[in-house]
Amino acid sequence: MPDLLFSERDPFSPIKYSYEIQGVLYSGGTKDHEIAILESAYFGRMLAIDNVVQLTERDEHFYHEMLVHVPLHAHSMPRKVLIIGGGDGGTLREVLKHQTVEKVQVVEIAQEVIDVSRRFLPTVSVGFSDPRVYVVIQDGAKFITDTEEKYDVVIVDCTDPVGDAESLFTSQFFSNIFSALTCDGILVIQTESLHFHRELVRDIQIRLANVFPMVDLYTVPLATYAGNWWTFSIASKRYNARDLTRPCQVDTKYYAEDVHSHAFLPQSILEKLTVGEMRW
Ligand code: AG3
Repeated sequence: MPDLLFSERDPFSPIKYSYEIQGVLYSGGTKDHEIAILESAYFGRMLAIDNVVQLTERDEHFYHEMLVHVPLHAHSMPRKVLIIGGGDGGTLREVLKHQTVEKVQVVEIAQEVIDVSRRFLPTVSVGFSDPRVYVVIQDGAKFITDTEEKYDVVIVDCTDPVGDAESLFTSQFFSNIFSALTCDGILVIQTESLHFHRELVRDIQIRLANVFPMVDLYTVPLATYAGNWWTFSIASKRYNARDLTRPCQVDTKYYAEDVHSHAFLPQSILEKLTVGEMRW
């Protein structure tokens, strides 16, 4: 059978990725989102939402391990974790590797993402049957406004900041998260590529710094998100996220103690970014 071509529709990137795929295993969605599972000989199964690749079986661990293990090792005793988005379960799987974790609340806007992932991506969605996990289908911005619970770590694993994900990048949302965190809580949020979304990364760093005493930025090289130099913004009430508070005892493919410290942006680049003086 000849290969099919899947061309991504990334809202910000000046580069369009096309993937040779062998088939479309699922195509459906909600009134707001198109969801597809594609099959690639190289990347394995791929999840696309609104024609943007969210994960591939081959490289999802880079993203999920870094999104989760950096904040969870920066915190000395993460017991209660809130995941906003993350309906595929990859972030959840990594959080559950930490034995300190007693409760994980997942707030996903689209039940279909969870259902499709459980059906087609078993290695990613494996954590949903863990008794520590609670799932609610709701807009994350709404959830955080109403919740009275306090979390040690909040992880925002969302799509690009267009449509309903836009509300997850606002100052109001960040200050609501601040209120929902314990006195030594940490927030991490995926913040796009340092090449193609630099203004956005900068704005988020500034917005976070208006709310949290400590804000930092780390990155991971990703094969499948255009821009590749992918950022995570991390904001903390007490811990310096660059330091691990405990040795790494979780089983990972990419994350390790030296990866943790090397992932953070050198101070000189971070300063250039925040004062807007990057000359590239
Ligand atoms: N969430 C971030 C995907 C961003 C992709 N954006 C892009 N390629 N422009 C991934 C969810 C995985 N749990």
